[in-house]
Amino acid sequence: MQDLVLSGIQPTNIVHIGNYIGALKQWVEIQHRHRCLFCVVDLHAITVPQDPKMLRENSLRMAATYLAVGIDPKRSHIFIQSEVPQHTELSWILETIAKISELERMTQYKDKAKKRGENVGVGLFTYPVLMAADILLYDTTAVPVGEDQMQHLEFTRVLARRFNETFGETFIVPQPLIQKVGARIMGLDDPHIKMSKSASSVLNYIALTDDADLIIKKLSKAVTDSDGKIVYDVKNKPAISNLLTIYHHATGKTLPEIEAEFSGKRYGDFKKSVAEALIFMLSPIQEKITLYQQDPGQLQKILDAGRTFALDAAEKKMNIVRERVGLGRS
Ligand code: ATP
Ligand code: LTN
Repeated sequence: MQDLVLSGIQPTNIVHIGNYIGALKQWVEIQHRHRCLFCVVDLHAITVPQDPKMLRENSLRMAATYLAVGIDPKRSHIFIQSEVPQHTELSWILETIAKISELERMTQYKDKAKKRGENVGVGLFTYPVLMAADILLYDTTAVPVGEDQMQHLEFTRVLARRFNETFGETFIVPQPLIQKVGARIMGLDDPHIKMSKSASSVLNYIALTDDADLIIKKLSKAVTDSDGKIVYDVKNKPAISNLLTIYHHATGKTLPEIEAEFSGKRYGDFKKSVAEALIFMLSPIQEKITLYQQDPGQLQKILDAGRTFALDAAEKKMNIVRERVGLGRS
């Protein structure tokens, strides 16, 4: 069995360095060793209200972002989830073996539902089943994501095993791929909550598209810990440890190297260096996002090729699934 890696990000309007460090950066490295499929999960995005015109724009911008960070369309396939209807078909079938109690335990659902009060759609509840369908449809062996997706992946593994036990060996049970350092980048304004697109303050995150002045401003306002030392200690110094993690990913330097570099220096100096490293890391990505957006023909071609590949693979798998479950005629 050949390895296949699959992952996806929702096309909401910003991508932050947490998404980059936790997910995208891993994808770029992995594609040199494995066959890869990367999707823009627009069906997941509509689990909360979206402006239709903006959603389409954001889907294209997300595909441009995948390419700009270094996903190579010669090695990897990029496609838009809703263009492959087998995802929703498999999701429905998996819903019939998923348990309500399992979905009720999902922390992402609980967090999002709490924020939305009475206005919680069924799609937000069944979201993890659609994610399982995305993964199982392609015989995915590994899924590179941030730590917050671990629970959804465990659930995907449970569904794969349950389906196999009920209907016969059909799905591969996929492995999560999570970064050792940087699987959960925390908010710059609060190191106890994860950096998030839906944060209430823009000071929570650095977007991949933030310009140099904004990055410097956000870093200067980032919260720090009280003892003035620049050392990695997640438990006692979560804010500085988070900045060390970000600096590690932006420069490639190890944590001990960074601690030595800033030994005896002030938080202000360190924050300035983190800002500079981020500007250096992000400016080529920003230039490439613009280039891809200015050449929509090229982007469309890449997405067409991705759709053709995904449709073919998905239909082959669904033929097996329909037969196992007894749907339609033989
Ligand atoms: P939201 O916070 O609105 O739910 P998000 O920022 O988590 O959105 P997603 O599209 O849900 O964005 O996630 C895309 C990918 O980025 C996933 O693999 C997720 O695990 C990863 N990711 C998201 N936030 C972080 C973070 N703070 N640190 C590391 N990885 C993250
Ligand atoms: N649920 C994920 C996005 C997502 C995904 C996937 C990730 C949807 N389908 C398949 C990996 C594989 C999230 O919120 N980040």
